[in-house]
Amino acid sequence: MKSPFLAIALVVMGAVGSAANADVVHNTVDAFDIINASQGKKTNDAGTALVPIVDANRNRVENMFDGSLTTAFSLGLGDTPGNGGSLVLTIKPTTNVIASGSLVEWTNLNSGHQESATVSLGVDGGSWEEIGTLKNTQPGNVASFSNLLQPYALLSLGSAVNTVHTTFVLTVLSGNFNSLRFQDTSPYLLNGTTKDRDGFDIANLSVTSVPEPTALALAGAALLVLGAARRFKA
Ligand SMILES: [Ca+2]
Ligand SMILES: [Ca+2]
Repeated sequence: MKSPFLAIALVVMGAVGSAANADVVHNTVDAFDIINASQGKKTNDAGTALVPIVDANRNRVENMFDGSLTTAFSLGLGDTPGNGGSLVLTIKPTTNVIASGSLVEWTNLNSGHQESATVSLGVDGGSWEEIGTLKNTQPGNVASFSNLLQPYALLSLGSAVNTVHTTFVLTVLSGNFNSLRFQDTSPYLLNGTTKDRDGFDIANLSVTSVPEPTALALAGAALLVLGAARRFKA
């Protein structure tokens, strides 16, 4: 190596190159720095009152990452729509930023369980920006979403898995977010006919992140060092 400047430049550029390729898929519990579940309630078997504890087989966050669509983490219901259970996830490493995500929701066909949840993006578990609401399938309706934060992030419907599972897709267009929050907004009584329910059910969740855009700044630094090396040789 003729120039120490060139050697430094290549090392810096190499680091930037590997960082740029280091997209991370978060689809296990260990792929998140923090998972903070605060479940709401469920209704009793008559569907007329709230019971404090969500069913035991629906309170494991691991259910979202086990590859099975018949296991789920349920957010749980609130005393009024909008204050139900919540789930906060911060990716690891926390210096990465969320680029996209997909969620599979599970509701038995014609169950009458009208469920919904808001989606928010945040930084280190705070500074939340609500980006929209996800709604499940239900009799006379189809799964749907609303977008609140365009053009910073978009929610869309993925290809249908089957009649009881719906895929929602998150695309982050700008902003450095490392946290994601789901908050249940399901009504727990619907026309007086609601049955036992546990709120919005997340059967599968996957998030993809990329290194923070400071990699661009590092690339700029590498070019500056290269420029210095050329001037040194001249
Ligand atoms: Ca599952
Ligand atoms: Ca459901």
